Amino acid sequence: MSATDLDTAASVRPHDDSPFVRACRGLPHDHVPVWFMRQAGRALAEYRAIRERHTFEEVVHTPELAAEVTLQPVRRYGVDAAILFSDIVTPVQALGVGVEIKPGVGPVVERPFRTTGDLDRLRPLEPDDVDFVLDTVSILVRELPVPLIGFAGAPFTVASYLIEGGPSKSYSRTKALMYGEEPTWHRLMERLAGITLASLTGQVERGASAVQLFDSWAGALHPDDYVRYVLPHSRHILDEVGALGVPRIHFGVGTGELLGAMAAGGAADVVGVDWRVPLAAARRRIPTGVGMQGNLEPASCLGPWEGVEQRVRDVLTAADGAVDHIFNLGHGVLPATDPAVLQRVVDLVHREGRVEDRRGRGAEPADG
Ligand code: 1CP
Repeated sequence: MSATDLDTAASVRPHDDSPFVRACRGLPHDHVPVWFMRQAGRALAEYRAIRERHTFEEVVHTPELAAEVTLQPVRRYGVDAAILFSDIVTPVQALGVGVEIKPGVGPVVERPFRTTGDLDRLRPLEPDDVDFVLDTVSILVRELPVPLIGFAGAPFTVASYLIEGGPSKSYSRTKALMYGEEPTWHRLMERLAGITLASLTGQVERGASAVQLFDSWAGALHPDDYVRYVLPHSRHILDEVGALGVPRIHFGVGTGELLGAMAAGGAADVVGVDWRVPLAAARRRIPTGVGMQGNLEPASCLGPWEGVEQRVRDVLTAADGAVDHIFNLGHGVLPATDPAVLQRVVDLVHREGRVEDRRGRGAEPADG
């Protein structure tokens, strides 16, 4: 993107001057931005109070409730970004694919995809199909003091739920289709990519400041298979969203060997790094000019504060003041996490994180 394009984008979008958006773009800002995947819901008493009265689906389908749940962690922790309260299966659900979000389990598909004919259950997504999501975005863009991150599931991860029928450990049915019926596989990926792109475009048009593409389970793949069967479809989505002028974060779990590919060719502005990969090693795998998000071990927040504190400092040290580092967990907040610990993490990152503007450094003689 040219400087002129950036200036244009900056003049029209709220929160473009925020530390979070500037970090995504590798521009200097005054403190290390921090937010948490799965910061809304689960660990928060104020979320559980809403869930006692409403099902997960009711919350997602009622813009006032979904907006309230999105705002809760922003109010409580003072994080630098909010993530839309929705789910990666919401768009396919809106197309009539029966998916139930089972408490303590996750998305369970009524009739899993098993034949080529199942592709016809995925027609293109129209904005009206997800008007409740877009209305939630509009409320949030009006009310939030920080940027809103729109999101969607990447085709591979959404396909894994559709094909397996629910959460999986081996992804064997998904991989059987991928290896066994490659043309059908690519047709499925193309349809899901179209749905994902329509969902993200709608969120950006309503004012989301950035997007995150969740390919949570892509780490189950060999890098060569990732590049052949999955990446072209995710790339297509990220390229198209990039043209809308908002930063794109590309995230997956267990993706140590995929980090380079996930950012190749300018497909992403920031790559999410899980806790298994030291940030310094991730830095060597992710192309220069692409930022990093992460990567505190989520389970460490279940231990004593002294350990959490040390690990937060370790992440900040590994990030080494880079302008394009966004502090986050390596994956989502675990439900048993004490919100007071997350509060202390935010405060510590804000107090001790430093951002160095190294632009032009190479041209200057080193000190001493
Ligand atoms: O902060 C937030 O929680 C934001 C809203 C959000 C997001 C971004 C939810 C609410 N889900 C997601 C994305 C999502 N959903 C992902 C990608 C992110 C990730 O890897 O964590 C995935 C894989 C899902 C699928 C899903 N939905 C699961 C995981 C199941 C598995 O395979 O391990 C679960 C448990 C759900 C249900 C769900 N989604 C969201 C919440 C708060 C819940 C729990 C529902 C409840 O309150 O009972």
